[in-house]
Amino acid sequence: EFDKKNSRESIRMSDTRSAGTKKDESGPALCEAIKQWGIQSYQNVVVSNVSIVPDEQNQIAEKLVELTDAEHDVIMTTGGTGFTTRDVTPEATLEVIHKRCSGLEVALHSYSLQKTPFAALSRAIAGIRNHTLIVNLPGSVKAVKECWEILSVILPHAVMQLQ
Ligand code: MTE
Ligand code: CU1
Repeated sequence: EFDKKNSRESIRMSDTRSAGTKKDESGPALCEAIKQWGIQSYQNVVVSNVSIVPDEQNQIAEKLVELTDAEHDVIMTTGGTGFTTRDVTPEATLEVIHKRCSGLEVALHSYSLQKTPFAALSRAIAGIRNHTLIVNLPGSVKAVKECWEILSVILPHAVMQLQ
């Protein structure tokens, strides 16, 4: 029931890449997908910040707090959700959120599992800190695009409730 045409919803988004040695491709890909979607559906979508953060739990947590304090509606992280020792994005996220959004996690996981069984290897979580929704996404361009397919449906309604 979200009226796209008449929406005055302002959705600002940030993308935090916890970068290791790989070049960040999923961050820009996600931003591009959001911008296209924003142009087509809403007037006030602003992709406001792209940060690259190393896979260090405290640095990721600090960045999440900083972006929350800057009052972004949604922060999306890409990468660092897998099984390797360097994958600590979910732990950093758990450290800073006040409420966990397990329904959103289930939605992303079940949608992703329809695309690939390896979605089972993502430990991505979602949660709310103050008025900001934080969502972990896996690090590949493919995964980010797939997750955005379902996130773009859910986010407008979610952001409305965060205010
Ligand atoms: N989810 C979707 N939708 N599509 C994908 O291709 N790849 C998976 C999984 N989730 C994938 C996905 C793979 S192969 C891995 S290893 C995990 O995400 C963790 O990725 P990350 O360590 O880059 O966060
Ligand atoms: Cu993988």
